[in-house]
Amino acid sequence: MQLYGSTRSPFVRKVLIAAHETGLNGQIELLPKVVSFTKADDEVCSHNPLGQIPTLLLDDGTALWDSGVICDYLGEISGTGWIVPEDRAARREALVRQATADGLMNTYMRWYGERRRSDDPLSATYVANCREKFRRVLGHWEAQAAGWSTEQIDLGFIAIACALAYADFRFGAENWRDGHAALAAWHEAVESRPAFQAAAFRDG
Ligand SMILES: N[C@@H](CCC(=O)N[C@@H](CS)C(=O)NCC(=O)O)C(=O)O
Repeated sequence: MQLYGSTRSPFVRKVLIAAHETGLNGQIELLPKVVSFTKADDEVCSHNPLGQIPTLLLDDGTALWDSGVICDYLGEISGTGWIVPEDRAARREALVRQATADGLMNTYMRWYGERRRSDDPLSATYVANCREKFRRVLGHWEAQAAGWSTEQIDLGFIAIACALAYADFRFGAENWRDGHAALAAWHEAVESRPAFQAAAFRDG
């Protein structure tokens, strides 16, 4: 399998971690691509009409996209059964956690883009709203984090860890750990796992 991706993307990091946690990392070749709303890549677009990374190419040429779909697929073919839990209630909880983290990552993408448009008068309101969303999500997670597993790392937990690590990577000045001690402790424990260490964010 081949994966269009970048070591700067939080969505790609979800897939790299899931691949490692399921033992499939040796079967996936990373094809480096940096894309953005203002920079589409023809090769990625020829497989995925959204032109987004991550996009996974299976050996029969089938393309899969959306980080959640790809992680679900890796869970399925590895037979591990916990990337997306089989129990319906656990599955729902994991998917809501993922949806929240993915929503935050989408907010980051807009926020990061807006930082370059300081000449736009709407930009200050826009950035303030991004920051407000970020703070609400952190508070929501902080209230739950003391009860979270650091061993059964399902799709929702992978996504949350990636969202927090991306805050460190691109929004360090926001000091997200302030007032979020339980979340910070959970994140530190999860990030020490080999799969997370192997998929650290890198520019370039
Ligand atoms: N829902 C998608 C989001 C992926 C995404 O937004 N990827 C960014 C890179 S971090 C991208 O490809 N942006 C270019 C674009 O949206 O055109 C997923 O979970 O994979």
